[in-house]
Amino acid sequence: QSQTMTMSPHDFDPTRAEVRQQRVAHRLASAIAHGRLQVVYQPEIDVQTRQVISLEALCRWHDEELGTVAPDEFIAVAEARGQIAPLGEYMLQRVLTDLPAVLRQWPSARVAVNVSGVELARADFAERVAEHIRAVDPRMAHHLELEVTESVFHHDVPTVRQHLLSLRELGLTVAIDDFGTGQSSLSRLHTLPFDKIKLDRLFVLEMQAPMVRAIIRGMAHLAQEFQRTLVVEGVETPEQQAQLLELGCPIQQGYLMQSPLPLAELLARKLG
Ligand code: G
Ligand code: MN
Repeated sequence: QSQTMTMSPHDFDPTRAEVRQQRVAHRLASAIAHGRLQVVYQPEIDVQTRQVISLEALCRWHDEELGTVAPDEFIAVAEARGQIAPLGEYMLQRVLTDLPAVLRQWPSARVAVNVSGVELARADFAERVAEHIRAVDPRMAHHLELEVTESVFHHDVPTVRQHLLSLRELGLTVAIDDFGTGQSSLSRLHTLPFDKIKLDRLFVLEMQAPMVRAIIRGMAHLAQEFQRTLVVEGVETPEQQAQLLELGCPIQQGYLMQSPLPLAELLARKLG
């Protein structure tokens, strides 16, 4: 009795959010172990040449008990509960399995996986990725891209840098995802090795403002000057597509070109 008095109510009454997180974590572990996460792909297309540049792999999860769980929720749970590394390796393995079929249709395309800062800060990240690639075919390194977000700046940047440098040496491409929002600012850009910038969809949404158009044009120039690729995310209308072309941004991704689809369906679309 006296003991219960000294404990916080917290110990007996986890909040609803904690219960949910625990449940999601438990189901997620089993979904990863049994290969029940789906992978969909969304292309980045050069709208001038119709060339498929990359396919971005995106994770989707429909659980028997929980229903469809949004990626934002289960990725956050995975990061908080030590499951992001197994989730990341699962995605990598799926993508490496799918790559031969992708290359049969689009021989110069790459497949991109999103990598969390939590994963990238782990000491063995680059080594594990390299091992997975070596296990299938070392040449596949040239067809793999890592998308990293601003979240990497919350972690040990020197470690992250080292991983990215050694993986680029193997032939992988590094893209800075959702650029221009949150921590992924201009002042940090030069601190990471990268090949590609993915401009956040917020810029497209605000494109009616002349200054936003100037920023987009400026980013296109910046990318050109440093021989990096610029991709614009979230292109939803033909007007946006045309305006972006005028601003010097032919490589685009978004619902207008293609929403994310399972690979088999995407291959049947004959993009590009
Ligand atoms: O953070 P990242 O850019 O990797 O997130 C990709 C997410 O954005 C995917 O879940 C995808 O479904 C979504 N998405 C892709 N294209 C569009 C688009 O044109 N508009 C909007 N609103 N969302 C998109
Ligand atoms: Mn992405």
